[in-house]
Amino acid sequence: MSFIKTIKDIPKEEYLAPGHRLCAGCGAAIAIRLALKALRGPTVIVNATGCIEVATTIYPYTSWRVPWIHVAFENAAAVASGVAEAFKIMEKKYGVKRPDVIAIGGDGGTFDIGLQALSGALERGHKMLYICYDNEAYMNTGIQRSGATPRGAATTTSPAGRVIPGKLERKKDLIEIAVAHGVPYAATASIAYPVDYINKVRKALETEGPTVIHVLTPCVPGWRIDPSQTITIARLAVETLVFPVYEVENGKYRINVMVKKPKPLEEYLKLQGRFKHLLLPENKWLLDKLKEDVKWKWERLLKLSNL
Ligand SMILES: Cc1ncc(C[n+]2csc(CCOP(=O)(O)OP(=O)(O)O)c2C)c(N)n1
Repeated sequence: MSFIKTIKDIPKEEYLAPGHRLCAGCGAAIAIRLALKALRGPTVIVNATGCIEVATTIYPYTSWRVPWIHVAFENAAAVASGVAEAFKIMEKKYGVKRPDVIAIGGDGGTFDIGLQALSGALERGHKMLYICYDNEAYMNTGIQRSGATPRGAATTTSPAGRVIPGKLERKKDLIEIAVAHGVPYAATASIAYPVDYINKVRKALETEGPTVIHVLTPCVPGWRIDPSQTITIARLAVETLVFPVYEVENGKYRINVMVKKPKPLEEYLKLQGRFKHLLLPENKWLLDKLKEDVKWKWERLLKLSNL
């Protein structure tokens, strides 16, 4: 394949085998399965600790049909850099075909604990793709807040109750952090827009230098959603402007899913138990802050895209 036009063109090959122990309706499982459909040849996956790692490789089984390395929680990007550089030398010395190198980490492993390794890799300029699947908390250890958890979300370390109405702080902006390193390609993606997402993975693999893709992945237990609603909620995140789908190619911003008439944010929030309290009148101030975050980001993106 090269780039695809419609859902019918999505390659049938599955590189993430069924039988893994990820939850029914797991957004991250869908994100990784789709990403692997963009592979173009030999590939090495470097996977930080997190749900994807623990649930796809329960000894003595594995779901990975491509070479896969499990690394620590904090160093996926550093290991991926090493793999990429080692193959570069092997190509020069022995003519070995260089594989694509993809690092995969959750939001905890990317926004927080692996950020230093990621920053180093982006700055050094290795040819590798980093995919962050973002379920907006440290899910595999029991739903603790991360730097990617949005304002107002209840987690076990930002519980909504009498003391606080969920997390008070703003979500970090991973793509802006990547862009600040001057990478040639960085993009957000949604599992509700698989053609756009798969094409972005492919484009990133074909780019010389470090690339970053940030994909939002609803989590059934963590977001307290119905497993049948994963894609609906992922789509609502885009339609309510919570998660704009855009790319930055050599500094040039492009919104890939234009939203002319955004849906009210409440439509996204009301399907998720983690935001239930935000719809109560006494928490309106925090809901308003979240709305301000969303509006600020979207208006900034419109300006950066010259729209
Ligand atoms: C240095 C370090 N701290 C903590 C842990 C325990 N730990 C393993 S996975 C994980 C959470 C991972 O969260 P995230 O990266 O968001 O991925 P998810 O579980 O949501 O898929 C934690 C805290 C660890 N393995 N290493």
